Amino acid sequence: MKRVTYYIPNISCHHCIHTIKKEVGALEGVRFVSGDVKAKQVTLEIDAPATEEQVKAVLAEIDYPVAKEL
Ligand SMILES: [Cu+2]
Repeated sequence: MKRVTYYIPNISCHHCIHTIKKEVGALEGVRFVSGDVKAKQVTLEIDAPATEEQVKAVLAEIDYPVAKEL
């Protein structure tokens, strides 16, 4: 299990967090998604078969590209 935090500048409100939770949380292996609107950050726990590359690809697809890993 890997815990990662991403800085995602496009996060502007709670709906953004909700969308991210719904889309990324649907991936098999993503155990936990938590967001912080003010900090524009999302913390995830990723397990196989999900990969960081896959999570980042989904985030980019839904218009929340990762700007930085924290
Ligand atoms: Cu929003």
